[in-house]
Amino acid sequence: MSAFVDADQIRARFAAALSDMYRAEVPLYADLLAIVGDVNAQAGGTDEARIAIERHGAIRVGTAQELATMARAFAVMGMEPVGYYDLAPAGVPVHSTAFRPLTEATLAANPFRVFCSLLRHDLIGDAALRDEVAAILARRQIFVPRALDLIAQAERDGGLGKGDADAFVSALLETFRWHSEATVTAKTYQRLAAQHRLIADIVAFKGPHINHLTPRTLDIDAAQAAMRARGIDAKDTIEGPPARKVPILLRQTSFKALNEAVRFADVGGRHTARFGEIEQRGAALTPKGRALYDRLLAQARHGDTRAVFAAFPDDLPTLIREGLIYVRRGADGLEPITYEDFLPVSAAGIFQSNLSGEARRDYATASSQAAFERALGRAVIDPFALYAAMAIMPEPVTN
Ligand code: OOG
Ligand code: NI
Repeated sequence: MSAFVDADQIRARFAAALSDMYRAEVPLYADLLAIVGDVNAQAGGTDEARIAIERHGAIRVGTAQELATMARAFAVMGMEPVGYYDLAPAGVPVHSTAFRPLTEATLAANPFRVFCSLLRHDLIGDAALRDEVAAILARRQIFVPRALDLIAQAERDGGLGKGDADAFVSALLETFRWHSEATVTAKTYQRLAAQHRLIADIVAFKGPHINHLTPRTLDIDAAQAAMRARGIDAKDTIEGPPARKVPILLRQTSFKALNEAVRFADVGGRHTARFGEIEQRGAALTPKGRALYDRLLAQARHGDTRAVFAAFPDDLPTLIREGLIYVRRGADGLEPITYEDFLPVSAAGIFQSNLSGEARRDYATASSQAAFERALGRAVIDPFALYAAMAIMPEPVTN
């Protein structure tokens, strides 16, 4: 028998520790948890144990080296990079992946995932500033030595024993912690922020502080209303598809970033970094379903979203018959497989809502999955392949 702690357990402990840390750092997060808890109790339903602990977080790293080491740290917790998200078309100078567990069993054990973005240095227009960014980032180490040692140990031995797993969780937590002391002067911060506010957030601090931790709700419209009723400054629109009878993909909303006191290397100042978000998850779409969704989303930009999305079937038999969603066998017949990933347009909306006042950038650039994968040190996993492996293929339709 192995004396190693299961990766699922390390992930569960890390997610719980992160939640405790974020609750202490951002009290509004505790309010969101209370609201979501109430709404979910009202809504009832399956998977209650999973949903009560289900969270996703987000971090933004500055260099290939940081991303590659992050990937090794997540691997210790059974989290692998799934999908490639290009945020440049939305005017955000990053590209991203989501680290998450891959299989039905490991998702059921603990579905914790982290949306992880990498700064695109090539999108920093000012060459002198680009060099300075590289120099600032080269000077920082976002992992404490103990975390690096334990990652290497886990890789060498194939796992971590009880004491080491606990030590790993607390050492890695340091990388996600907020530091109000910036590493740069106020003037450098201003120059970074003038290039893009997100660049200042990524470059000016000691590490990639977690910027939100999102609980999952079973009824986002009710949760959004409850946020408003409590006076929480929620953004106006819910990202993703409009409300439906059979939820698909992902719907998200957030409250605006906190304006926080920071200390630059020379003087005091302010920075907006951390915010709150809630999400509702629906069925994973097949490539055919996703193509339809993307087509409608493009149309909805010029029209009434609700009317446009009426073209997406909203009853289970039709969704299955037309091969639009992935399904598995459940307690009473076929049931949708939950979408476990993110949406680039929604992510862009979440980024933008926290950059109020930021001029909209226009990055005329090709997406760069190959460059992202070189930085990561491996290829990202195709989410469709994961859903297909979990799904049963219903009888083909003959008409
Ligand atoms: C990540 C934004 C993306 C989501 O839920 O789509 C995201 C960030 O702001 O760093 O978390
Ligand atoms: Ni998020």
